[in-house]
Amino acid sequence: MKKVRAEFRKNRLSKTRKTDVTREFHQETLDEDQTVRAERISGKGSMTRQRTIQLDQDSDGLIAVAGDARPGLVIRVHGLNTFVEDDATGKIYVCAVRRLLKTLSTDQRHVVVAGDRVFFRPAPSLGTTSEESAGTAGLPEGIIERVEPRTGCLSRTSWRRQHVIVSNVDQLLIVTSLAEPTIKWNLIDRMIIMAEKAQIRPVICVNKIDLGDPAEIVPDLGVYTRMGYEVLMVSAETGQGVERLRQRVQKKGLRSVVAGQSGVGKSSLLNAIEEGLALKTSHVSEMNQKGRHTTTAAELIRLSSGGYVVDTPGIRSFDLWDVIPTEVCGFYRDIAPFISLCKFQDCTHTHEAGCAVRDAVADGLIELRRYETMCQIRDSRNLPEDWE
Ligand SMILES: Nc1nc2c(ncn2[C@@H]2O[C@H](COP(=O)(O)OP(=O)(O)OP(=O)(O)O)[C@@H](O)[C@H]2O)c(=O)[nH]1
Ligand SMILES: [Mg+2]
Ligand SMILES: [Zn+2]
Repeated sequence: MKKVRAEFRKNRLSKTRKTDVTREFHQETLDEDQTVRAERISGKGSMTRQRTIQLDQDSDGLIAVAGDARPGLVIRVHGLNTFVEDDATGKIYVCAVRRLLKTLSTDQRHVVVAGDRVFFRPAPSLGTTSEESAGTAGLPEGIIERVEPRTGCLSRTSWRRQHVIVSNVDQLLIVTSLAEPTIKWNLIDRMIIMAEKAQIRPVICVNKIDLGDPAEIVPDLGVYTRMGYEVLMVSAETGQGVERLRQRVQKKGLRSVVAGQSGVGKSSLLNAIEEGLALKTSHVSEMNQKGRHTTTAAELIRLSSGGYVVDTPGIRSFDLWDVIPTEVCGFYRDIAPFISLCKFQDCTHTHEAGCAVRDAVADGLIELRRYETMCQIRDSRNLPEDWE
């Protein structure tokens, strides 16, 4: 038995935040009903309201699970309902999260996310009556007892808390589009940083090449290929480049996630690389009977290759999580090699004499645009997430 001090769940406390919750809702349509609950509570109130709880912990420091708990994979989280695929039968269970797990999760926006490996216990009907449970009709129910440690976790900062977008992935497809919307380089560079940090392989995927002349951005993209990142130019509309994308994603056991701005064509591309997926998504949307034109929650999709891909809602901004400003340039593969050549160890690469980074920019060894996003990201990362 171990005693821990745990914060009360945030929703037990009175709301103190004045900021506009509906704005966040409109921005990213992620777990609407969780948003309110995930509000950050100002300092003192929450610090003083702790309670001591007792835990049974095993050697990993994890909460022990009851003998009849089954391993499963989180497919999708919708409000209080978590859809878990039972490893043994492939059946989908609608699960609630054990209260104790919620209590322990103090720094994260959600306790479970798509891609999580969990242990859950089938349970008699929880009697959920809320409107959101409408799509769960007929599915067996359960309770999540434990979340396995995560690897390959894509996170960002949302209201100063960690927002884990997806866990346990090997590859991040950074989807952008040549037009409608236009490429946002800063967003690509931010996502590469988080992928590098999480040791997820980033692949840059430029969609909608039918809407312009792709040759125009080849020089900019060349910067990434020279650093060893794979770049794919595709069109979900005409099918151009789709076969290469399919080969990159359809690999046995490979776990990918697609991320990018809303409307760049993430879901369209997934439909293009997996035959009959429209069928599968309609199958999955039985859980959520509202038809969706755009993705509203991260959703894990099984692929015929035996791997899976997680489709995610569009993101407008991507604030780095757990990266301190001085670390940023270290995640730039093109800039990092020059850092140790700077005259001063604490060089900020902005004004110092003998700055090897700036020299390299002047000599054309580092692309000016990359240098600029590095400075921007490093200097802006403490601003509110919707700073732009
Ligand atoms: N011209 C053209 N249009 C495309 C292409 N790919 C997708 N679209 C269109 O772009 C729109 C948005 O596509 P989605 O696949 O819904 O985009 P998304 O990235 O999944 O958007 P969210 O789910 O909101 O994040 C749809 O109208 C698609 O038909 C493409 O290659 N060329
Ligand atoms: Mg989508
Ligand atoms: Zn320097």
